[in-house]
Amino acid sequence: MTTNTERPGSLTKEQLEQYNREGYLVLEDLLDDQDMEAPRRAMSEKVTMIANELYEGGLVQDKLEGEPFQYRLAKLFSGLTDKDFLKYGRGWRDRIEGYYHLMSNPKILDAVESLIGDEIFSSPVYNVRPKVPGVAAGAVPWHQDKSYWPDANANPVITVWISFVDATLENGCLHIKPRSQNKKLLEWHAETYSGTGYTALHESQLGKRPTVALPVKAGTAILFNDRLLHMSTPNNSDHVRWSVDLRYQPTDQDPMPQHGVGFLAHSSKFPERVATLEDWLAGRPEHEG
Ligand SMILES: O=C(O)CCC(=O)C(=O)O
Repeated sequence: MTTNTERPGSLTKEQLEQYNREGYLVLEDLLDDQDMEAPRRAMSEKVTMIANELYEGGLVQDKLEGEPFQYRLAKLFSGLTDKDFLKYGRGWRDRIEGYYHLMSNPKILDAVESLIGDEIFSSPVYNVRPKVPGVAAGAVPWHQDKSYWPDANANPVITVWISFVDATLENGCLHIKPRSQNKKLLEWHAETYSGTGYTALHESQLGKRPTVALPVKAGTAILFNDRLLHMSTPNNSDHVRWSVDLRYQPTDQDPMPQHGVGFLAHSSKFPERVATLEDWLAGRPEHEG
């Protein structure tokens, strides 16, 4: 990756062209271990809360405290049901400190700024995704993100998807259809036959564009347009495919309050209004993902 050394996340002209033409961009190794430390700690804290609940509820006999990040949640749920897992939501939006540091990471904001300018709102629609082996709703059907925000018709909402372990074909990496962002929205979100609450497009709606699988290393970000067709496959491995999908939009667009509370992540005009950690932690709780 060619980078601007002062603003390590800023996109080059070639990267901007690739994003605009293909509808997505892979930024290999955008985050390093230090960037990932706080969000990983936040994920682990949540897993500890879940382990405590499962233990107190008699569902597990061991909280598996010594298990590595990648394995603990998978092992906790290995003898349990989909329902036990989905009680905690298919994606998480907890207000734990490490997520604020992730969403405010300057490398991510630099990349987003290259696409939408420097007045940046961090959307309430973000998900921490522990894709656990064998759980329904781990695989995500084909969809366009825009189907979830009918209120934001003109919004250029950028999704920043980041893997926190190596995402592979086996553990269910992202798959996309390049250039499909130029299509009109195929369907608005509605509860579907899948029963998972996901928008699920039918094969017949997808057109003839080839599918590209995007296995990536931990710390890699995939930026994509909110009309780009994408999905992910089931996790057939023995570990959790940890990822996050964050969303950013310009501040002059609808902040989608019905999805929860977002925050001002960057502003050149009003830097004093950018949300601090304390502001973010005080936000009202968001709906379950
Ligand atoms: O992480 C996944 O498996 C799917 C992500 C996704 O669909 C999204 O970010 O919109």
